[in-house]
Amino acid sequence: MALKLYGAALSPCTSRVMTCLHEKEADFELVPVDLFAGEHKQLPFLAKNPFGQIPALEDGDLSLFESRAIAAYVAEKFKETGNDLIRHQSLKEAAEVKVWMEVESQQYHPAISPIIFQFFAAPLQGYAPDQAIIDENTEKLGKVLDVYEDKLGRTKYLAGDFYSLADLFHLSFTYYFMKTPCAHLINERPHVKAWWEDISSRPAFQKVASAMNFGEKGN
Ligand code: GS8
Repeated sequence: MALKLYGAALSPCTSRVMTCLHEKEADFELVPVDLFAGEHKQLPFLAKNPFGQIPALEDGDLSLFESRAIAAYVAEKFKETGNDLIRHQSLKEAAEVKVWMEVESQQYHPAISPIIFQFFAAPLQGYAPDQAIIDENTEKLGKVLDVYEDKLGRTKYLAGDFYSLADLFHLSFTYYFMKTPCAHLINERPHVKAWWEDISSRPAFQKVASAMNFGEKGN
């Protein structure tokens, strides 16, 4: 039975899971949740995620939310298929993957997401982007990216010389970030830029990127 992913193709958290599903060539159905109609704040969606946020996944009688946890489940379930995103045959490599997944969620995401919010969501809510929030977070993100620049000068990908779930976790938010005037933070760091060009050109991500048009064409 196909997995059911409840979400929206333009949402970066939904795209994170879809990218992983495509990497694994897993059979899944995207069940649209209409955020603009507030469907995620009502039953039946609230039974799938009591926090009222997309995405949520159903696999038979298993129901999950939180995009990183869902993607980790998919990577584990299909670990023998396609690219091994969790390095399950090496304890050390698997531990490095976990370290860089934590870095994405604890260091990278808190800095990049307010910038994206200011450029894409604030205007939809009738506010101009707040330059003080952008400045504070570009400074934070710059410091995080200095660490990435150093690491990516030593290994091809974040956890080592292999593409992993840690790299994948960065894709969808960075994709929106690269459409903002702050994209130079990536472009001016040669190792980070090469890494970004490499991971964002993977066919699994290209399949989802074309639908990530939040803030464009009336979305
Ligand atoms: C965050 C989900 C989230 O912010 C995860 O799944 O990784 N930590 C969670 N979802 C957003 C869409 S961003 O793709 C969402 O549902 N926003 C609407 C809202 O919060 O009301």
